Amino acid sequence: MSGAIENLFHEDRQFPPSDDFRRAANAREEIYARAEADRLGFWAEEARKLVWRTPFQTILDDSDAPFYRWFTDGTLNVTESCLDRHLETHSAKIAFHWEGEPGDTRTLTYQELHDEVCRFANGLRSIGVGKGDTVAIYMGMVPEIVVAMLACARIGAAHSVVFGGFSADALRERIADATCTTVVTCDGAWRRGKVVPLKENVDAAIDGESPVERVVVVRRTENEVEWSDARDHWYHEVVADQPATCEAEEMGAEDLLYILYTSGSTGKPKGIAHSQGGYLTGVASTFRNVFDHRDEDIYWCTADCGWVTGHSYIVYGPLANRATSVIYEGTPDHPGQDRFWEVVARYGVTILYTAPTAIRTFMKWGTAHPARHDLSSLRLLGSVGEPINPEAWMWYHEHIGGSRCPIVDTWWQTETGAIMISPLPGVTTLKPGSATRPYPGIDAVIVDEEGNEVPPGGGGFLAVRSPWPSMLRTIHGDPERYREVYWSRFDGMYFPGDGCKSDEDGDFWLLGRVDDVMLVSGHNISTTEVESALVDHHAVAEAAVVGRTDPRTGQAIAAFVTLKGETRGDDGLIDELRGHVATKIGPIAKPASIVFTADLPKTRSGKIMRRLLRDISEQRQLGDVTTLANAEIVEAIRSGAASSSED
Ligand code: 6R9
Repeated sequence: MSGAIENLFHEDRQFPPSDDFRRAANAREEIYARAEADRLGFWAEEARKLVWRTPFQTILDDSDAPFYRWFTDGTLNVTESCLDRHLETHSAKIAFHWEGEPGDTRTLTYQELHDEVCRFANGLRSIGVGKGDTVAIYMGMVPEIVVAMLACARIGAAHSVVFGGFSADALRERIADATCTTVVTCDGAWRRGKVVPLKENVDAAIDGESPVERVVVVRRTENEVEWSDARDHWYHEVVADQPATCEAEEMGAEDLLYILYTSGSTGKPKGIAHSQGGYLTGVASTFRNVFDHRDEDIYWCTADCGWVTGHSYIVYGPLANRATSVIYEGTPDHPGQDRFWEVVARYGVTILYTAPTAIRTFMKWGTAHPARHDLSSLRLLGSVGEPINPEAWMWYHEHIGGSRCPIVDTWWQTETGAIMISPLPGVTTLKPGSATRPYPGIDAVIVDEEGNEVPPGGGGFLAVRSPWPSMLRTIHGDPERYREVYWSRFDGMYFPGDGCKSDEDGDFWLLGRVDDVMLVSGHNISTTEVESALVDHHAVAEAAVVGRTDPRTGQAIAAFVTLKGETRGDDGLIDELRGHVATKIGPIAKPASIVFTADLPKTRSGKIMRRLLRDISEQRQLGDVTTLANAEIVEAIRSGAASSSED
């Protein structure tokens, strides 16, 4: 892509913080000035809120850029900040309310969580796992997934969580790349009332040549599993006779805490490496300030621990702040399409953090589901994963937040470790669709293709000019790729790969991945803006657009649209939607074709896979589909697209 991204979509609605929020919030306006005046001092102050064994003297070591190192001479064990320090005064506080998909429940207090982590940490040591090992964790959303992550951290082993929905092949590749000698898994996981055979997948993934020497299995679904006495251990037997205390390994701030794989759009997945002290600093600070967390909150992040959102905002950030969280094991439509709202009402959730893909699905299912439940406990909502279209924001605000809850639209990545661009709910005036401002201490800017800062109102590339504590340290096993992917596009700046524009107030509006930008008659048009114009129409729940080759305009915009509720698409609606986009953002962005579809192809973390839609539009063979969640929809769209282009 060359040239700036057009700024087409204008959104004027604004929501200043309420007086209550302004008065009581953890973060006030002054935090920006404080961080601006002394960025390193700000981060050092945030880091000192953690428990250190040896306090650090060095804040940032930039002698080997872009291999930045933070708090290098400090030592700590992250589990002491997440567990031990809370016990003296808050041992009986609930860390997790857990609800299984079938409806069974468990609660874990901080004392119980600490004890279980210590037992499993001892158990892992007893079967030969220790400092420097890497443990693959391939589980459903049971409490033991959190216990396993923390038990690894306790003994200084790195974890590599692989999402439980991934195939045996995907698991095999990730185990090999990180040379994992141990796997922690479950017999199975519940998904829409059926058992996903996790242990069976592990057996297939380590069949033949494999570094794996031992497998620990949590009993959950009680399905039959194959067993190798030499290799396999039941979790309940491993923890059975272990003491509930465990000496924590003293770790250097820069030692590896975990690897988490993120699929690049092409090539093999990248093992993103995060370290101890800087990572915990970033997630603890942002959790406190962005979610305005206080002791009495009941917080629910609906992500899976297989994604970075689960690492940072189910496990490390909340626990470092002594939060009480809800974990729900299953899908939002089991047994009914109101399961989430039932959970919010049952536990009195006050802070809800979810993804635009979920919100747009709820829009499709209709307002009757949330309306049936008492959601009055909610006080703050969050969004992460994709740009949230302004209409989806408004729907979330009105139908879930009762028009009273601020929404924090949080932009960040697996690589950034923690939230980078987001409102602070007691400070920021919200604008539907804008992630607003960089977090204090984050030096994010919008630049043109030469790396020059774009003035307010312009569009370009998001970049980060200075290192930050929770940043990735490298790509596991491939430092050159780390440099190449993130640090070579702009001199001395981190390049996340997202398009972004700003408005007259300097607020940031994320425009999607730059790989997805469409070039129509010489104009770079972002997918996000056209999609938001489509979702702005009252009949539309979700939309994806891609550029397909066009002899006249270079690329033409092909749209794929999912309608709300029972609405049926016809030629009349196609004309209406094209007209709607033309009036909302201009004739240049009018889709050349629109296909109605029951669903869109998505990754397993819920992001729209535009690349597949491009393949369909160009009538090409489909590229890599291993990360696709809903394969059946591709054929359906393909036949729909074929029939519509004949019209
Ligand atoms: C946390 C997470 C990262 C990519 C990122 C961007 C997109 C995430 C967003 C957003 C617009 C937001 N993204 N949050 N785009 N607004 N609030 O999702 O990590 O899975 O690594 O994805 O997701 O494109 O570059 P990850």
